[in-house]
Amino acid sequence: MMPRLNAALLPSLPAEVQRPLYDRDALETGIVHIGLGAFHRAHQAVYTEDALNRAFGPWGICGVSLRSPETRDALALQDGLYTVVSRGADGERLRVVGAVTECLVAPEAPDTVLERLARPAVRIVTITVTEKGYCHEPATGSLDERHPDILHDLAHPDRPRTLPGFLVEALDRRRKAGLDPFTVLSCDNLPGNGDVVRKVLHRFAEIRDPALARWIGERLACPNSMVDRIVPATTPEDRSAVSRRLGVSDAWPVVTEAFSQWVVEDHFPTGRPAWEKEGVQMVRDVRPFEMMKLRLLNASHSCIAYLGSLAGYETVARTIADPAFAGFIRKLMDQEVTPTLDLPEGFDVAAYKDALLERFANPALKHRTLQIAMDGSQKLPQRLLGTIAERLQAGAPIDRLALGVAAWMRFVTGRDEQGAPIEIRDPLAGRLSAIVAETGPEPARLVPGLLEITEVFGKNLPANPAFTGTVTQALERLYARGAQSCVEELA
Ligand code: CS2
Repeated sequence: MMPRLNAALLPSLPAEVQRPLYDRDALETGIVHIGLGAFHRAHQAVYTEDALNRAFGPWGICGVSLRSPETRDALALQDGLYTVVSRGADGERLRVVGAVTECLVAPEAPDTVLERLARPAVRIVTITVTEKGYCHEPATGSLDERHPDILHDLAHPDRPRTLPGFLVEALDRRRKAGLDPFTVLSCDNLPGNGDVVRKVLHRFAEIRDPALARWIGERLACPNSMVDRIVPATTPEDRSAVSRRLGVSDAWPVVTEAFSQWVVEDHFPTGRPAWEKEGVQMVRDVRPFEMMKLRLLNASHSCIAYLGSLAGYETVARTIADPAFAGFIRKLMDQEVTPTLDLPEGFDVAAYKDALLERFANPALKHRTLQIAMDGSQKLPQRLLGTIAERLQAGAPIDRLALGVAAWMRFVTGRDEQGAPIEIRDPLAGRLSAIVAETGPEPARLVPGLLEITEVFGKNLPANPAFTGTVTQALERLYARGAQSCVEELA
């Protein structure tokens, strides 16, 4: 049996595998990361690792999982080490990352998590908890004050479960200890992710204690950031392939593409790693970048997820290899999305879109359509609905965007085109299935039924006949002819 990857084995790894160049034993923790998933480990942790390799500093990462112990269980046996495999046109590259100094599982040890967050040496809290982790209403960005876990955390501040619960309690402890707040850096796919987290934390604090809310309002920095790297869930085959190449067993590698981008607003009052030397774009205003990324990359992804899975495709690469889908996505981007973008200055959007199609086509990434289809209720607003609202205001057509929304509606009926069940993984799954059970699949009833979810659709779109009409017709066509044919028609 192969030995398990660990610190003592680093020197014996194959020469081409990059590894930490700094003294890991001397690494202090300066960052707490909430949401220790594959994305963080392939993205922010890699930039920090590069910064540590170039110039050592107190920027070790304490990773916190808000739910599952899996990552901690695996990394604990590997001294926090894991492999990042990037696969691109020029082959495969492996590196072992050492920046994660400690892993915690919040439900097992909320006290320890709060204690770490309150440590003076911690200066940054990075976050990847996905859209639903903010406990906000997707349509407005405000704290969902009826969220059961938020109610729990307000009642039990010292045993929190949610992101706002942990951060606000930790900030309160820092304030009482006379410390500076940490900088909160959201790395989730939300427009104005820093503004969202600030709003949610501020409101949560306000309900707890107005003085704390005031301190947060005056002192807390929450820079916005745009993150981009495609990181599919790791498969058992990935694990064995990586272990074979390393010659030691890594139970928790991440597989990603060569491309990586991070654009961050440079507002870190208590310091940060020199990320800008590692390719991070430090800017004054992230909005044009994130709007472009959410509306082009993520919107396309969601359309591929719903239409592609309905058409029977298992991965993004397989979907986009179908010329009808490639044509549909290109037209969606060119005709319906690009005119709504306020692009970063001097930006070559045509090249950006070419690159996106190439990235989607990467056959080495098995990015499952069903993975991206998850949590649609939390994703639609920033990926499709905002663009639709602006198009309608301009009197412009929305056929492809509306087909994407209709495909989501078709998907959440919980049956695919062959009548087989689809498991709906979404924080609103219960509500969605109750609506579907009540209205039945008939578009004339299902569309208005789903549009009643105002936290997702807001109030304006459901009242706009141009929107409801186009989506209803698209859904009728999806039922009558299937996703493949609807995509061909608009390719
Ligand atoms: C994807 C994203 O799962 C999804 O919803 O659209 O995770 C996407 O892969 C990343 O945003 C790429 O940067």
